[in-house]
Amino acid sequence: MKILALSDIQSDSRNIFSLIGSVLPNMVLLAGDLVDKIWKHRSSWKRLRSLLMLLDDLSLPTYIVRGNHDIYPHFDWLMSFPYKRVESLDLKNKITKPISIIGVPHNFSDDLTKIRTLETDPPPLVDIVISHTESKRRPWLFYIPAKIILTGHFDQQLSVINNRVFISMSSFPSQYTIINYQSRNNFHIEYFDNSYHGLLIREIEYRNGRFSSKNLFDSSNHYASQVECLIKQRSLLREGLTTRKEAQDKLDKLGVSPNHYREVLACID
Ligand SMILES: [Mn+2]
Repeated sequence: MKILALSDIQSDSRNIFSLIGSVLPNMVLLAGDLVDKIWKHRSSWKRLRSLLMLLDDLSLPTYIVRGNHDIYPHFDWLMSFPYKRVESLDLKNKITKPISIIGVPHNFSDDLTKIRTLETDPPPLVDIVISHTESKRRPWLFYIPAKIILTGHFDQQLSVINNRVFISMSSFPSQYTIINYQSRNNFHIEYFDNSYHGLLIREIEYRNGRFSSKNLFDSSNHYASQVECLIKQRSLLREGLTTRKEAQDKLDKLGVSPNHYREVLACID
């Protein structure tokens, strides 16, 4: 199954259709911020509705997660059309066939009380998580048992973190991802990024429970070690096996911004 994942599409239908025409996916994932800063304009929402209706006419299953620009009355209006194949996902409204996907929308991850429940009361095992989550809240996503975690909103990452693939995209058409998914133990991911100098393609292959990768974002996998360290320090702190000062020192040494670790370390009951 070929899955095309996009985020922050900003109602750009022209590029989306040409990409769909060349990739020929079996499924489309839209990781939030379907409209841009001009979300107040009725025309953006109307354009977006035409886009979703066209995807629906193609019978292309399309799953959406709500971003911070996808505000309530407009987004609800957008989703109120009786689509056959287009759905907005969250933790409750998930799909299970042909693969399982849950959504972590921005209004969930933006609420610290809610996102903390991913650790205390994690959802059941799923294939893919689509999300629209700010950087400082992303460590919480790794408590979800899933092999692939994908978010929009900010940053370009294709990393392996705690034995999961983490994908983040800033905006379409600068980035997009193609997931060739056979099973939980066998998949191949290609990440396309043309935001720097020409088109870069980064790849992760997962075969029989083993990762191999090409052209990851930095060869030292700096981001992955930062997030892994943050999650580990949180757990050590909870178990009383380190102090906040020691944990902070370790994270400072790795160059993790205090903005990104403050909340994760602070919420220890
Ligand atoms: Mn956003």
